[in-house]
Amino acid sequence: MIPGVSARVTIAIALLAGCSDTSTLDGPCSLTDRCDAGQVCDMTAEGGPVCISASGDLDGDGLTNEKDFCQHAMGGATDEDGDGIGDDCDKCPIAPPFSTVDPDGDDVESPCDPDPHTPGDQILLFDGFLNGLDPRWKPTTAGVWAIKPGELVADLSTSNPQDYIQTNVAGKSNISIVASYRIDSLEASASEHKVGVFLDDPRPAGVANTACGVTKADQGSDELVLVETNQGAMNQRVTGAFDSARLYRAGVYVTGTKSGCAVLADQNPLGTVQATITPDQLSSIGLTARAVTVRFQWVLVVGH
Ligand SMILES: [Ca+2]
Ligand SMILES: [Ca+2]
Ligand SMILES: [Ca+2]
Ligand SMILES: [Ca+2]
Repeated sequence: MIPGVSARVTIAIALLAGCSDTSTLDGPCSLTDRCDAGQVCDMTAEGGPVCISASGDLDGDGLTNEKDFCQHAMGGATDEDGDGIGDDCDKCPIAPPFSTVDPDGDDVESPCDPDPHTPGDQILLFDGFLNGLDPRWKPTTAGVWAIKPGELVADLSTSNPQDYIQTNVAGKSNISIVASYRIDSLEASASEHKVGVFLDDPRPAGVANTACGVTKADQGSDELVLVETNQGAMNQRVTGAFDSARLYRAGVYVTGTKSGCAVLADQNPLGTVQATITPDQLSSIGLTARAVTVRFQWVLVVGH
């Protein structure tokens, strides 16, 4: 079991930060207690959420207040989990803060913290694919990967070779990547289907790598949760790993000589496996797919 992955059993409830006419400027507000017309709720104000003018630019980052979900930090144009706190300043961008806890005080809240009792974790990357594809993402085959509203779609319906999209983060020896996705369809003529996430050490001297995900052979009925590293592989036979009605999360975590992989289906464990890995700093992260059309909702990378 990947530490923290099972704890990330959260439902992104679509709430909108909005404002009505019950408060005056600088009055307190919340997602449900709204501000006057022409104002927005500053959800990240130091003393608690307050109404501010919609038209200013409080932090001077070029995003007017009404379009800024991080009024006191650069960026803040997107808010994946709809809690009114922008992805760029959210201590856990995939979980609304109804019962936020950060026992180790490292500013990564526990649903996103692979180790909520050891300080030092950092959100290295979060992408909800809400604002187009960040140019730092490098697809192996550009035509395969496309942004649809709020999702990164990999269309491998007519292509058997596996394809990848990857980017670099600060190298860490304790690191996790988790992605949320839906399956649209499988390419029936393919010999193998696959969806997963991966971590890699791209340095010339780097050897460590690990990939985690689900596979299905077209000629048989076996579906597997599979972890592969530079040292070996482990799998667990599962059912329902390519169901278009389900919402999945795949996550891999590396610490020391262990790599753990977990896949959730509709927030419930589908399978977990572990394999040994060469201890190393991993800095290349990515998503992969083969002979499927898959829609990734978001990807989160945390490390220390
Ligand atoms: Ca701003
Ligand atoms: Ca901002
Ligand atoms: Ca948020
Ligand atoms: Ca922690």
